[in-house]
Amino acid sequence: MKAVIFDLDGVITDTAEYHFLAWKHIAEQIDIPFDKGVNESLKGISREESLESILILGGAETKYTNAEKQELMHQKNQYYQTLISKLMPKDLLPGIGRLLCELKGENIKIGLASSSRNAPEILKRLEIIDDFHAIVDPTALANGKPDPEIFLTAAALLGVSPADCAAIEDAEAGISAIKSAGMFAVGVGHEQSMLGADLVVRNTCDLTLELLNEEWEQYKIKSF
Ligand code: B16
Ligand code: MG
Repeated sequence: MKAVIFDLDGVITDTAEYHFLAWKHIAEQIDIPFDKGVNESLKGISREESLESILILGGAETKYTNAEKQELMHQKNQYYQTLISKLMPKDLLPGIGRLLCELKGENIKIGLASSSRNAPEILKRLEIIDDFHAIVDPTALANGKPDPEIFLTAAALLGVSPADCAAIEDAEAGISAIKSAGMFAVGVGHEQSMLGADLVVRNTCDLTLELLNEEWEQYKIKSF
């Protein structure tokens, strides 16, 4: 294992809750029901695709012009940015600070594959941006998760072959993207929503370098 590539929302910090609150705020304005179940299906999905999904859910996919959709996304992002402006180092999910230290100690490269355009700002607020050797710019990609492009781009920026990378995700679309990229997939969450993952942990505090190394060895043996 020469590199570990992280998803951001739901893996490094719990911004999934903030995305939920911001989309709920917009959905209420346009009279579309929105709950945690719907929010779950938006994890890892771009802002544009998230809005389209919400409009389809409310039977309103043809109701808004492109300019109105841009305005709704702008409002969602402003609400979201107000919420993330309060993030600080204590908002790192449990075990993530320790894992970053362990990876640095072993000279394992660290990458970020987040669909969020707010990712650099969040890493700065958490005071971990300097730990990352590569951060993918999601606006430069042709395809979002579950396409493997974001993970393959992270590996290329790190100068590591995908076969030597592990990647950590909390969303189904993300696990599919990691597997399609030919990487070792680590899921954080419930087994049933992490189908295809090579290793599933319930919480980020279970993510240690020792566990990743052990499971990596097993995975490599099985792959031969
Ligand atoms: P933004 P990840 C994703 O981040 C979120 O899971 C998803 O809910 C969000 O819509 C997407 O980023 C875009 O975020 O609106 O901030 O650009 O999980 O890939 O780190
Ligand atoms: Mg995520």
